[in-house]
Amino acid sequence: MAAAEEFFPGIARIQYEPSAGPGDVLCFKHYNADEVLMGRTMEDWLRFSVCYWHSFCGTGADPFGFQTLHRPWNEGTPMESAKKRLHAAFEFFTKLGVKYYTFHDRDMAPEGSTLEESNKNLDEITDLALQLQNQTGVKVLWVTCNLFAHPRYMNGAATNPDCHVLAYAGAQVKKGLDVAKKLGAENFVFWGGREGFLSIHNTDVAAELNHMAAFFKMAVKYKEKIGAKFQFLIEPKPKEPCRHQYDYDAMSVIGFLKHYGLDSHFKLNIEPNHTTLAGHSYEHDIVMASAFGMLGSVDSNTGSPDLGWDTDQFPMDIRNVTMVMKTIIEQGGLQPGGLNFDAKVRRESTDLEDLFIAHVGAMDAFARGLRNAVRIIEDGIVSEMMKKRYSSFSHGFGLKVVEGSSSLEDMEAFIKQNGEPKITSGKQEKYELIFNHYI
Ligand code: XUL
Ligand code: CO
Repeated sequence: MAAAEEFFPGIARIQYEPSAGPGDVLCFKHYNADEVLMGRTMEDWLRFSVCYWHSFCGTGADPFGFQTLHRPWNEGTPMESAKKRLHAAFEFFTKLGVKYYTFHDRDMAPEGSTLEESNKNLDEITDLALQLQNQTGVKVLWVTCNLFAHPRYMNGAATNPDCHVLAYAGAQVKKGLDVAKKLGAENFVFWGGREGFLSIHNTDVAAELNHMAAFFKMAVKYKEKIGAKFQFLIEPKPKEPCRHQYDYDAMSVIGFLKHYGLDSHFKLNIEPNHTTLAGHSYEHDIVMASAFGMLGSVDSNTGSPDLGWDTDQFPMDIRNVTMVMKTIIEQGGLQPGGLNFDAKVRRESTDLEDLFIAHVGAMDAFARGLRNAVRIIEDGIVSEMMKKRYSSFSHGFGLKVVEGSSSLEDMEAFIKQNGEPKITSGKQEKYELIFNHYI
């Protein structure tokens, strides 16, 4: 193949330079891919992924302002720029040293005027993607279908009141699953941005949820039919673009999946900026999903606590990422999921190098979070305190509760014998103080 155009001239492969100074921003000071911690390399614990839509399709436009990011790959016809974009993306992945990427069908290849034309575009561009994957060793963390941007989906895709639209979404997902299999994707994501409602007055909630479950069941069946092995993931978000989205947060999605008997086929892709939009703390849904054995992957980003929308900023807060990594280590890792940077540089960050700086900063933040979490876990002080806190459940009456062999009558007898429980401190400040020691 002819030498491709270089899109990031002057930027070489990002290296690990632990003694670099504060102003050196194009090197890792903490992320050392091959370093082994708790039996696994940093690369394997973190499984970083770059997202295609923000980093290569983003233009910086917002509802109040025009494009600010003028990228050299966004030139020519839609198919020409789709190819240039792919070359630019693979140059970026390899220079950054990230092994995974994620994309929507429609950010990889332009939508045509018919389903057949869209599929043909996708075939052509994914042929090139496969070639570049084989050349570089970069892999697909997950594929998803864009079932929210086209006007046909304005009233929903799987939950649209018109089954003609639902059929279009189904046809699009069928192709998306074929593409995911072709590229060896390790996961497949469903994010239902328009699966919800603006007004309860015109919405039959029960019917829409039934339709969404039927849609997922068809996807499960087709995945089995084509023999695909990727993990299905649902990404919760409470609102935006809908006023209310059915996949509100981790617990809503888990309840939905269990209600419809779909829980063995899906896990969750948790995006912390969505979690905070739902009114929870940053790590809340990661912890909740993990507690149910349903944490599959993380769309790693952050919002601004003072803003009410999805700002998709790069995760740079060491406290937050330490909490996330502690949960991930405690569940034994994220594989086949990963940490996908569903994050965009600000529309004011207009230099090409800002794309690198943003990713380097977030990767280094996560490397620090990983190191902190490993120290917390290996020191064992917090886990010892927790063990003690719940120790009454390890024997006697508490153990009977855990095993499900106690009754209300037993409880009454226990209280008659033992009387009032003693007041025990929750020690919150002690936990906080100890946590801060590791940050
Ligand atoms: C939207 C969002 C999406 C999904 C994929 O808020 O996070 O980009 O991650 O559709
Ligand atoms: Co996301």
